[in-house]
Amino acid sequence: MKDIIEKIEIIKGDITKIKVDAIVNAANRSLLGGGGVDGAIHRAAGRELLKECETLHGCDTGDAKITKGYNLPCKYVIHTVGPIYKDGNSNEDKLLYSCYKKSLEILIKNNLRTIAFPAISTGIYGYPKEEAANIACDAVIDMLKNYGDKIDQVWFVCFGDIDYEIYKRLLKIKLDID
Ligand code: AR6
Repeated sequence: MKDIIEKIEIIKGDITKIKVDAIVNAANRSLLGGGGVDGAIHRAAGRELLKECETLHGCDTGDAKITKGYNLPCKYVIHTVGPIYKDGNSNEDKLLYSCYKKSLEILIKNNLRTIAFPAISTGIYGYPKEEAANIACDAVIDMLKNYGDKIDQVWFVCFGDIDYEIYKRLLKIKLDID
């Protein structure tokens, strides 16, 4: 578990400011921009990002696609589409898990080693924060267990105090940190 503990960072802040190999965008199926973190990423990256996104022809829920980072400090953006939360019985958990897993698979496939995630689906898409953080932590821990040699650092970027406290508490329990 020590290796995994050292590879996960939880921070409070704006994901558009983070200098990693790839930041993850909580996009929609069109991949053509929107509000929330998606809007912030497109604003900071500039028009060139939208131009590249237009060539991707959208993305399925639970899947992910990569573009360059343009004016962002990160090198790449991995766009994933989280589920819209309905009732908790509509496959939301599997689709959200898949967003994290697919994003990390794309990172590895492109020989990139550091990644920053926002709390996918927990804003406009309405996923309860605690349940979503639980899935995010499980997916990242599972991937670090299986592909730890290919991933150097995973950042959970929390936009507020509530998310930050939830991630800290959950990871403490899951990774058995004192
Ligand atoms: N840095 C880090 N986290 C952020 C930032 C930021 N700059 N801005 C917001 N968040 P949301 P979703 C947090 O709504 O729920 C868009 O219109 C926010 O507080 O951005 O997956 C897309 O185009 C929340 O914790 O994404 C889709 O239509 C988290 O990011 C739809 O919203 C996700 O909130 C996707 O909804």
